[in-house]
Amino acid sequence: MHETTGTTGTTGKLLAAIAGTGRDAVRGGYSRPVFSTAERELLDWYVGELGRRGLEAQTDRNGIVWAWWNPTGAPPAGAVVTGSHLDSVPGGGAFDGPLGVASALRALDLLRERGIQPARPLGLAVFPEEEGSRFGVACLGSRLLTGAISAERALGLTDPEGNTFADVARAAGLDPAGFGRDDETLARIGTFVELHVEQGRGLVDLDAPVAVASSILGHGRWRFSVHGQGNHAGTTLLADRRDPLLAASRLVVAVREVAAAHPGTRATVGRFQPVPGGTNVIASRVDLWLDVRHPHDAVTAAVVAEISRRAQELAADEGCTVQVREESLSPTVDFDPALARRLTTALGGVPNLPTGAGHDAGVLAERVPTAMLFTRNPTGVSHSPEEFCTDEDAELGSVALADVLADLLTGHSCGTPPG
Ligand code: HGY
Ligand code: MN
Ligand code: MN
Repeated sequence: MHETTGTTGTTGKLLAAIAGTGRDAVRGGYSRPVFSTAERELLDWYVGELGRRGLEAQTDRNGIVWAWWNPTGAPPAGAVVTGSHLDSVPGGGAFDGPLGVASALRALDLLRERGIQPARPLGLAVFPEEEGSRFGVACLGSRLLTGAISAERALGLTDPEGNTFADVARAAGLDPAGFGRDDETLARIGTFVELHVEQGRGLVDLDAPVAVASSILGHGRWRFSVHGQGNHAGTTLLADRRDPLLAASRLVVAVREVAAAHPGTRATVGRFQPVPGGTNVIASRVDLWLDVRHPHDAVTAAVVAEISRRAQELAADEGCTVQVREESLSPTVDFDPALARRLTTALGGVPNLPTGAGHDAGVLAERVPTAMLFTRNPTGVSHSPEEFCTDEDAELGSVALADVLADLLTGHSCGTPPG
């Protein structure tokens, strides 16, 4: 890995410029849902930084923002692309997404300072709705690009306020008729490399600043709607109740029991919404969302089937009914091993780590040779205000990204397209 050079900007300074955007005074951390004012402000910042570098931002028909650096006038196909996302989970950290975007800008600066003359274009990309926090489907932008989700299904997705993706995207200046698989854009990508803050303690425990990703845990999201009888808290005897909140609460406990019975499973209920949600009102319905992850997709399916079975039992015990709907499913992804080896070598032999977090790189890996870099997070915590990355490690991550991009941009062509 190269040493960092004393240039005008650093990765930390780039991030400092957006540190005040989208702060959430209630939850703490940041809430930057896709197409929100905060996320659009971040995009404006990004477009401004591209402009400062003489690059023009181009928003494609799926809302992905591209920029191309091609100083040698190389043919557009086979580009090396890097980037990440700017949207966040509710109350998220400052680095999940933006670190990859800032590192891409910084790596471009370093490539230029080093006088790199690329044999193929470098693309920078920002993908919308990676978290799926507003419309429920993770990596919505990259799924639209690859065809992993149909435009029809995507456009009909709704946010918690009932706005459709089509309406919100239209209000953001996109044409709903344009959404969908984009083979022409995909054909331009020879290799995709995403840098991301590590969302665990792997690098902390290894006392290393940067790693190459080996795999992404398969993961999915299911919505459970438990229906009962809404009623008055004071006039309804216990024997006369059909309380969905009771059934749903028992279901949350059952989720942990089922997960614990399937080693290696990570099952979470982080979103639990009684309707109507009044203090003196027995709920008529409870919506809860289940996130299940496991290295083996068959185990994920078995866990969800068992949890669904328990849900039916617990609902019936309380005179309620329950509906289960799959909202998002991503298989376990093993990154291109040859590409991972090449990046590891280019970086002088850094650790290779799996991740339990999903990424746009995991979606793109279905269609193009893809790799990821992780930058150390000393807290190991993510999807929380405690998520962190020191300025020094952020800069080391950008230097590592510049190192691997230089290798991919000047060396022989990259990776083997997935079969
Ligand atoms: O949920 C995830 O793993 C990612 O942060 N979207
Ligand atoms: Mn992320
Ligand atoms: Mn995330």
